[in-house]
Amino acid sequence: MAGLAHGWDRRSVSDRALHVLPYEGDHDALARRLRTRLTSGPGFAVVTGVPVHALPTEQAQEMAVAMMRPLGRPLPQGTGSDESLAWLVRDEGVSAHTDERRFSEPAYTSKSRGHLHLHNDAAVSPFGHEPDYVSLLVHRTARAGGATVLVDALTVHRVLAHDHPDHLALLHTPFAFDRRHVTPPGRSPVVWGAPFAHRDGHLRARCNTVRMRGAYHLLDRPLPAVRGAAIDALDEVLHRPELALTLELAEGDCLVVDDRRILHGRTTYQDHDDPGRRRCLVRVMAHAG
Ligand SMILES: O=C(O)CCC(=O)C(=O)O
Ligand SMILES: [Fe+2]
Repeated sequence: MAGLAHGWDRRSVSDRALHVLPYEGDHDALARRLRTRLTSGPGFAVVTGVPVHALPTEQAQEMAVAMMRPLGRPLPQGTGSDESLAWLVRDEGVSAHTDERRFSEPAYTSKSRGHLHLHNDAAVSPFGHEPDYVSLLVHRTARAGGATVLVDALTVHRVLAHDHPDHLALLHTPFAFDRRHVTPPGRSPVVWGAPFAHRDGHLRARCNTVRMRGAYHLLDRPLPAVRGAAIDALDEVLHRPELALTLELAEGDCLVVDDRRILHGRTTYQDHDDPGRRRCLVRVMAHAG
């Protein structure tokens, strides 16, 4: 497993034994096993069998926070009456795309049922935080679709260094990110950061190419051509099929990622007619403790 700490692709990580951990009620012990996967393994893990199926959503939220606490300090998400340590990822009728099929920047994309492009949550400093760890606990699955797609930014970085060294040099300098959907009160909707940075001996990724392009609408100036080409190169590598691991998470699975390193996305889904059965994930963000 140690080899995976230096970057994985679909083939090297596909053996489930490398990332699956059975749930145990001792959350301190679970956190120790998770930490090994996060820091000296593939950078993510799927905890299976979390006993949330029969629970009401509020108790699933409490469970999600309780599981993360021994790993790090949970961070508040949302603003005002929306604020919670346990954010509900479910279709609340928000469409990330307008009728003209244009991306709708202020919408909470996690509250839609559309495709979610690859990103890490810290890229946009949601609600003013840069989470180290993010967990997604599956309370209920969709009728169809809604698969999770993971890509290792360490591998993306290595491929860019080989195939696009000039673009990669630029990707180590600050870019603007549109964070209209998660702007903390009184702060700017544009946040700046380098897509790749070395910090404390580790590579830290900030990746959300849709929000990087979108920022230039807010800045009211065109995206410089060389910067646009660097984003294109990043997109091209991100979408290489041999890099992506697709997971069909089941009810009671909890995906935990090192958000500094692992990028996630989601396929479109179709939901159940019965509102009580609809897809619902609980997202917790934490600072490493
Ligand atoms: O719905 C999903 O599977 C992922 C949602 C997501 O990326 C998020 O809420 O940050
Ligand atoms: Fe996300």
